[in-house]
Amino acid sequence: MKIGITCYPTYGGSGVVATELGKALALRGHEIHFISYAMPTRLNGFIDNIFYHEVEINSYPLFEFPLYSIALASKMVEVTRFYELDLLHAHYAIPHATSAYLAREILKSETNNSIDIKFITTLHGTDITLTGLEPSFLPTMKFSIEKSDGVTAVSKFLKDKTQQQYKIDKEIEVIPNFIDINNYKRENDEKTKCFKKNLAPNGEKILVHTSNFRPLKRVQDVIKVFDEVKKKVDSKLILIGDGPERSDCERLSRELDIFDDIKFMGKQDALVELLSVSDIFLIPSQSESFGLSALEAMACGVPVISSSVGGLPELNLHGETGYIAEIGDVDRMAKYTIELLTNQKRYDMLSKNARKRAEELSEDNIVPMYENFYEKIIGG
Ligand code: GMT
Repeated sequence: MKIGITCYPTYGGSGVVATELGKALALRGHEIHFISYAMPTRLNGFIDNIFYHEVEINSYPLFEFPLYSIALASKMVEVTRFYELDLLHAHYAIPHATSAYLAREILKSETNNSIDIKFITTLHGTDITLTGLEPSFLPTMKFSIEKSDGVTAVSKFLKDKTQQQYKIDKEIEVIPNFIDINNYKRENDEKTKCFKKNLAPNGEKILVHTSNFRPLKRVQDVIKVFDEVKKKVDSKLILIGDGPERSDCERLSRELDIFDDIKFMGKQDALVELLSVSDIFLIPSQSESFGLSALEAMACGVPVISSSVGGLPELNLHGETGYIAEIGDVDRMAKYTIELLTNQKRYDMLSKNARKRAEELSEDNIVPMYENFYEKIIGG
């Protein structure tokens, strides 16, 4: 198949999933065309069958705001026509689904050269639970989702939420996020001992959190949990990623007098190595449709302590791959963490289960679900 994929090219989870999907599809022999305003971050290295088309946005004094949605639609039209695409796949509904709708209608309306291209929208999370609900977007969002030829959501939670909040009775296929389990696996001690020595010189346990430090990630709860854990278990905390909450988090760690035991690492490429030396992954989010970062940790055998929101309970099975607590219940999260770090037998079992759960969500298991869905939609 020839598929046009549009996503946000930056570090966000939706862009990561879209790019990894495109790469996996290309390796399975499909021709993939990424259409975006910048090269997706994860599109590093050469893979045959992958093309990248940049959306150019011309500035003009009259256009106070860049007209990206229109420029994107025009690029989708151009790429579909020139490369004879079979399907467009929009990741994150705003504004990608709307641009794809426009592209489809333009291509259909041409009298001499009418093209019947279908488009699929994959809902990722905040496009539904946050941004899409703003009155300035809601009617357009509802329309674009309803007019998609196929819609997928990354969890059952997100499917139900979309149908309820947008009053949509359209069929939505749940296709969970996936992980490359050959790349995301616990590196052996020999390979990571330098990291371990540097981060925990006296053999302390390592707690880890990765995110974009937006308020909904509740990174301050991570620090509060660590503060409690540290009183009972010799430990360190590594915080990977960057974003608007970072300064407040640094301030809180100084107030709690634990700054020296926390490493703010910023954005990191060596994620697998860092996860491989970690003991517990913390994700106390206020909203999380899936929790890709938790899946990455689980693939490296790291049990997860999470909040109970959104799609997290579908991924992190309470008592099997980690533990779940209510949003903001720092004491319970700390209690669960301490329990695991002081019971080696239980820890080993949960660590093994976490990896097993990640294997269920492997690229090899999930990518064919997209292929089947594509075939179903193209076949009409
Ligand atoms: O919230 C983020 O970290 C970014 C955001 C995105 O769309 O780029 O992530 C959403 O999509 C991810 C991939 O499907 C999911 O794993 C995240 O749970 C989801 N974030 C939220 O729902 C808050």
